[in-house]
Amino acid sequence: MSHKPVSLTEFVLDEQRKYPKASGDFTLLLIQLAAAGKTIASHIRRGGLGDMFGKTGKKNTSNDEVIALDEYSNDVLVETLTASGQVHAVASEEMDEIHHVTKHTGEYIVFLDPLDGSSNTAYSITVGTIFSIYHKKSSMLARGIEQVAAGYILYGTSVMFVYTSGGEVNGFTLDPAIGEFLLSHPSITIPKTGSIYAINEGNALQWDTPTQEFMAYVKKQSFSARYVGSLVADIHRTLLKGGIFLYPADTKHPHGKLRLLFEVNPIAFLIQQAGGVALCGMDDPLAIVPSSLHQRVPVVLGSKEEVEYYRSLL
Ligand code: P6P
Repeated sequence: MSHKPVSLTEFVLDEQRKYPKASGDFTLLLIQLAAAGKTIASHIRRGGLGDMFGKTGKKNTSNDEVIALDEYSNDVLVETLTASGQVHAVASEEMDEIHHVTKHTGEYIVFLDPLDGSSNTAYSITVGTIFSIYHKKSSMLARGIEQVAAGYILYGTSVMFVYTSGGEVNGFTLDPAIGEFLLSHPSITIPKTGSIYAINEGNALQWDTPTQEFMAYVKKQSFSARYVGSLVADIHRTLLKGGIFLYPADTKHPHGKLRLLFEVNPIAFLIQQAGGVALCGMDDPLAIVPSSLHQRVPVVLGSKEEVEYYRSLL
């Protein structure tokens, strides 16, 4: 019986062996994603000792302030993925246009939120990289159901790599001593019900009636409020502990705030593969035909019981 924990590389190679025709391209792509995550993690660790928090004076397509760490994370990811030879195109929340890879092009399209919640890094609060992978035969505005894999790299009290390629969700923790992601959370399943809600209550006066009714319900049930304001942190806790995350549409955010292709589809895929439920209004996010690259959508997701109750109020 081996006492050595399984590394991400060994895990993905084992997965690859289940598909005799697998070329190993996907394995290399995931390993390169993890390598980029390690580089970003080492930079973030320096915190205020570095010069990464400064504003660049630019705004991205979604009108978010761009800090140096956003550009750095985006560049590390795009360069690492392009060098892997496994990528046909890369789209990023930080790039207005799609980056088509011509030299050493590959089989996969990757959507990235390079450093979601990046403004939190100045306060040493958990942030994350979100990725969503399609085969190049998919259009650039394909439905989320066509994703071949999705996941996030969480830069928190530990650095974690959490992903699904369909079927189950597995979590790996970076062992700083050896610089390897090791399997720490095999086959993650979200509890069927929880007692935590995550929503920005600062928007309460703008909520629609179903959201107001749901929030009255959770308060009657004495749920706990936990809202980091950093999507990967809130999602990781919801995935492991259960409960519900909401960024619904409201009068200030008529289409919600989160981006369908870069945030909602990858997270919804993970939540569903872990046995949870994800909603955009009444719809499954993965069934939405995107209208634009940076489209925003309302989203409610988490434990089946809570999300189904929310759906019943719509
Ligand atoms: P609000 C960060 O900017 C982000 O995109 C997600 O990480 C997070 O869930 C959300 O926005 C927080 O938005 O309006 O509550 O600050």
